[in-house]
Amino acid sequence: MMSDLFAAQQNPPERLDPAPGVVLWRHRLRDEAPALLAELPALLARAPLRHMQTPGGFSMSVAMSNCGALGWVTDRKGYRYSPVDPQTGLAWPPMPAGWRAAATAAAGEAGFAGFMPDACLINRYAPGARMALHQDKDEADLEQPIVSFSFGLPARFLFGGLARGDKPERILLEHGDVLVWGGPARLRFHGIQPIQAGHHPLTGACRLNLTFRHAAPAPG
Ligand SMILES: O=C(O)CCC(=O)C(=O)O
Ligand SMILES: [Mn+2]
Repeated sequence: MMSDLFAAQQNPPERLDPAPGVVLWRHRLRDEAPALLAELPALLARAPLRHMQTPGGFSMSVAMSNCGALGWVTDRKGYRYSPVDPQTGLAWPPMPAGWRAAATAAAGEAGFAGFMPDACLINRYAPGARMALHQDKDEADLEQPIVSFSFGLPARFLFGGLARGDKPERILLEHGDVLVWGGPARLRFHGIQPIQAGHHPLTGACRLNLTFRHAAPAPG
């Protein structure tokens, strides 16, 4: 046991606090990744990945699904959270307990105690897929942070300001990285540059992102 403890002290995940309300841990979930990702096939069998339509009628390059009580969806009618998967008419699959626990722990360490995500958006990026600059603002309670896990191929995360025109910084997100943003950073514009082709031993030729949110209105 001593040697395990020693190893943990020698090699904690690197924590960066790049801006107020933003915490990035490099490789925090590298060891847990195989167990976390082992949940995916069952979830995706029930709620398959799909390319959703934007309100403007474009097909998103990222393939998406959800788990949890609510799921983020977009179609010609707009962006919203839905308790059912519009493709199947069924409730989204429950959020795996291990996913929720990992998200709550990271949020707590980042200064957002008591984060209880009710929505997890599953984003699958094939090479070339990207996400345009946007704000996450479809959630009722913006006091709650966003917790994001990255797996597989690396990505360049664009982190802008509170105005669309603010020049974004670029943050490399790698396998096992955890990014939390909230408080003064909660409405910062962000996006993902096109994923470069490659192969990752755990995910193959793709990047996977899990984005945890508390989407429902705050109780009371
Ligand atoms: O893939 C990422 O790291 C970001 C995803 C994102 O911003 C979103 O799903 O709203
Ligand atoms: Mn987002």
